[in-house]
Amino acid sequence: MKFHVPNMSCGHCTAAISKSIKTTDPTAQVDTDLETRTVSVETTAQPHAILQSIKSAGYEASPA
Ligand SMILES: [Cu+2]
Repeated sequence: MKFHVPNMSCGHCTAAISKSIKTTDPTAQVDTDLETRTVSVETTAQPHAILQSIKSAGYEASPA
């Protein structure tokens, strides 16, 4: 699943987002692309739960 995270602008952001997603699903594979501001996640968790994880890290996110 993919999410658009418009305010993700540097390595600090990607680290915070990855960490938060992995709190929800420790086995998640997270791939961030700063150029397109997209987060790709391989997970068994529900999209809603991942979206919530990104938001709780402090970032707006929407399904991409
Ligand atoms: Cu940043």
